[in-house]
Amino acid sequence: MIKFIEKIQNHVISRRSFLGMSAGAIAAVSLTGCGLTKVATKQAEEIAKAEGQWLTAACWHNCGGRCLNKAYVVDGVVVRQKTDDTHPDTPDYIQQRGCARGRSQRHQVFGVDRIKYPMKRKHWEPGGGKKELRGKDEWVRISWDEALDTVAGEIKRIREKYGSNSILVTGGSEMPRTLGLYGGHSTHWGTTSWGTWRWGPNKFGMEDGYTEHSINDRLDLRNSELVVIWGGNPAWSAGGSPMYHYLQAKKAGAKFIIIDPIYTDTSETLEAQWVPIYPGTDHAMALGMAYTLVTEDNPALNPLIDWDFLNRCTVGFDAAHVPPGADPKENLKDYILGTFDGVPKTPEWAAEICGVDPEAIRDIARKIGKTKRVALFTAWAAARTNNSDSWPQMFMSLGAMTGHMGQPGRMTGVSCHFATGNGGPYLVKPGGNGLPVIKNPVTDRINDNEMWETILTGKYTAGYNKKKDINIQLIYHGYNAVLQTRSAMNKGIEAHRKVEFVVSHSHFLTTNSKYADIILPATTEWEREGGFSNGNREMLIHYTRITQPLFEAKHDQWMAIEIGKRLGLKAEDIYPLSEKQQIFNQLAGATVIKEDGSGMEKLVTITAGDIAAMGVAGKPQQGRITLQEFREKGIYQVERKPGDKYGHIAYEKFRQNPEANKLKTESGKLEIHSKGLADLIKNYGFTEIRPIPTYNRAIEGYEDTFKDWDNKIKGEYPLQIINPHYFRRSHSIFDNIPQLREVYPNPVFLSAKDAKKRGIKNGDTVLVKSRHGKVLRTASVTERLMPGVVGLPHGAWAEIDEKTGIDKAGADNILTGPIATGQGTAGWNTCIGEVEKYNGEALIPDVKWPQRII
Ligand SMILES: Nc1nc2c(c(=O)[nH]1)N[C@H]1C(S)=C(S)[C@@H](COP(=O)(O)OP(=O)(O)OC[C@H]3O[C@@H](n4cnc5c(=O)[nH]c(N)nc54)[C@H](O)[C@@H]3O)O[C@H]1N2
Ligand SMILES: Nc1nc2c(c(=O)[nH]1)N[C@H]1C(S)=C(S)[C@@H](COP(=O)(O)OP(=O)(O)OC[C@H]3O[C@@H](n4cnc5c(=O)[nH]c(N)nc54)[C@H](O)[C@@H]3O)O[C@H]1N2
Ligand code: SF4
Ligand SMILES: [Mo]
Repeated sequence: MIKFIEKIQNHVISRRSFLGMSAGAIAAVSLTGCGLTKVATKQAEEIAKAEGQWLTAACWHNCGGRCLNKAYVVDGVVVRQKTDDTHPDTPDYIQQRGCARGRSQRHQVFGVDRIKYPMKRKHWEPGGGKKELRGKDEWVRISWDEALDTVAGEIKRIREKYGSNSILVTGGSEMPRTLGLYGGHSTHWGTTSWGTWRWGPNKFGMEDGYTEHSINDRLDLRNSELVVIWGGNPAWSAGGSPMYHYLQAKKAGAKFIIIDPIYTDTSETLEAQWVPIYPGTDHAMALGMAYTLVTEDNPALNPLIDWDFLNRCTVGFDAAHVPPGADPKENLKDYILGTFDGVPKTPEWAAEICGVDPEAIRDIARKIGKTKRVALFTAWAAARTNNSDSWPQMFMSLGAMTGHMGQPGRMTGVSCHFATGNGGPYLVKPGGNGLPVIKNPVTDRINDNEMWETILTGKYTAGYNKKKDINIQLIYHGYNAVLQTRSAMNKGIEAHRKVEFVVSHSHFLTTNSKYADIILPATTEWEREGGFSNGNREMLIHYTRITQPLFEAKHDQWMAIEIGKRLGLKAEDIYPLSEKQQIFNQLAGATVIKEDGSGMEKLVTITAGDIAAMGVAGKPQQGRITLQEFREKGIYQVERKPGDKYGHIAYEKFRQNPEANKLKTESGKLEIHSKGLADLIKNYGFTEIRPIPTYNRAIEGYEDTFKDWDNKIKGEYPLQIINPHYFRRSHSIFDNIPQLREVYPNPVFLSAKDAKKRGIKNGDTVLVKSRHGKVLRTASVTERLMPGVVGLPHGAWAEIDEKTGIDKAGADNILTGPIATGQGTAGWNTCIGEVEKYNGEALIPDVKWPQRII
């Protein structure tokens, strides 16, 4: 590796003295105080002039995009970055362009705050050692040998004393392989991104059992005349090209309606009709619309309902169509009309709950019913709410009632993340890495919402009427950020201060690592052999190594092996294949759609020479492109054009012939009455629902902002707090990047009306509180937010003032509660709270905070 990096690595780096080692940053940022100024500036100038190479650089985050990023590398130093220019950009054959985060990747990889060496909490000793100091203790550098011996020693000691299930591994990582072979470990589970779209839809009938496939592809979206987006802000939360797909639909003439508490950049860009709604109340609005459809439909004079679709393809809409054996009263139509409960779900009934004007509810219902080709979309945010297990079923029922499914320009389903506006199976994908699965002998699985409480109370819900005892004493943080990204963070911190040992594999002093005893420095994807990234269905990215491992960082796989060896396991049992072999297997197994669309074929041509050069085992093969071409370009993208053979219409065959193309439900049809769904939810052991999609009031939802609902008197927590996914970060990742902090200041968004009522002005420091915690943020006062709703961006790294217990960073999960409902749903968008002007010291911008350098 280049001498320049060695020089810097060997130098004592002082705090705030140097913002990353990429030449661009070095040229731009003052190095005064570190003594390297002259060397660095001179080197930077030399490097900037030198010949280098564009390499494909990983952008490996779960950000809703998957883009092509390239790094210009001169002798091991990244000089600049760019994005996709592998072919000219057209609306059909689009470039996979990156965002500001991707282009700041080098500031992450070469960040001065990287964990450089294994670190130990100063007062740690076997058994815990001043556990209350976790999160505020000093850190000391230790050797890799000491670190690995300590971790292996604690795993062994704690397993012998408390049993294998006292070890909780969080997130996905390499350690489950080692621990799987060493008696096993407890795990946690949750619905994360998908909310109630996670497991329920498979029971009532999603095509392919996979929610991302339930909409048509992007070229077909141009056939839609009306696109209704029920919560979804791809302009912020679906990087890459999704917004561009929506824009093409707009250009082709589609009108947009967006139902969202925020007037988002998506609404603005698409010139949508904005329908503000209280979070978690979408179901009520949908029922009000369904009421309009049912009461105004007249097959001859005013057809609003697609009876043919309902009768042939669904069960449970009316008494005549409930599944065999079911109570005929248990049908959606009678629920809508209030036949048995005496409550017709009129637009007026809905309006009281959701805050949308009854006339607007009627108007949108009529538009959806009357327009020929409608795309009815939702993203996951509205389903990341408590007690919303019936919402996906209601949403799909609305699509079924209006027949917007299974035909060109007509679709109903989730349009989110990298599949936003572009459903369908992958047209190109990597092969498997060939690693054998290692089974975990321990069966204890704790729901995310209960995870921290379980550590504190020793009990978790293990099914209907079933609680189990458990004594977690070791938290093993692999590749994840759960202390930051799961609910009830204050309880999480308490839990971290209770157990005997906490270890974290990490790039930075993240929240997981801050509250740990031992931190093991992990390499980033830029420091590894390479890998693959695919998201949207049309392309596969193959990235390569950009730099050698920095400082003493190691691959997580290496750590898993080294710890395993100390536990008496064999390296080849944990990882029988080298990193290179795993990559080779993915290359050799990569497939692409055949030109006639009839199936998949090999993507990469691999020669005997390629195999020898990689030093792996394998057979030469013939594919679509050479390995060299794939590596050089870094991407294979299927060229799309209207009328090609790669399009996708969700539910097409099902609609044509539901008997021959059954969905994977008990009845084979889309189940508006689904006993399977109700049973599934009951069996989780948290809360119950009916087989038909009734509106269920949420714990800590809109209704709970009132102490007296009938007289509409607000309570102690009158505001609803939601967490838009924010530009600065991909979840918690990138939050520490100064350049991004400067551009995206991470305020809390308040409606002008709520701010005025509380005497809060734009830029004021405000205290945001819920039953579960308190955070500070700077107020961004806006007319673009529905009064009663607060937008606290998701993912800020908690920075807790130990004296006041207040988090200065505005970490969303300080405010969320440990509430488990339905399918163990991640209910983050149901949170109620209050905001007030803060009387203490005003916040200084995050970008001016000291970096977390240890
Ligand atoms: N309140 C609230 N909470 C939420 C949400 C919300 O809207 N509101 N959204 C939720 C959603 S949708 C999601 S998907 C989750 C995301 O939850 P997480 O997946 O926990 O979030 P990330 O911040 O992406 O965490 C990934 C971590 O892994 C680290 N990492 C990356 N690569 C490697 C590696 O190779 N080795 C090691 N050792 N570490 C690595 C990163 O540095 C980062 O710390 O958060 C959820 N949490
Ligand atoms: N920049 C960035 N992009 C990301 C991520 C990130 O962390 N940062 N995370 C990625 C991941 S893993 C995921 S899962 C996706 C999440 O993607 P989404 O679920 O689409 O993301 P959100 O930003 O939470 O919410 C989208 C919109 O829904 C609205 N909304 C919130 N609650 C409700 C509700 O109850 N009803 C209605 N109608 N609207 C509601 C919000 O106001 C927001 O405008 O984003 C991905 N994209
Ligand atoms: S959208 Fe995601 S993958 Fe694309 S450049 Fe941004 S951070 Fe990277
Ligand atoms: Mo997510």
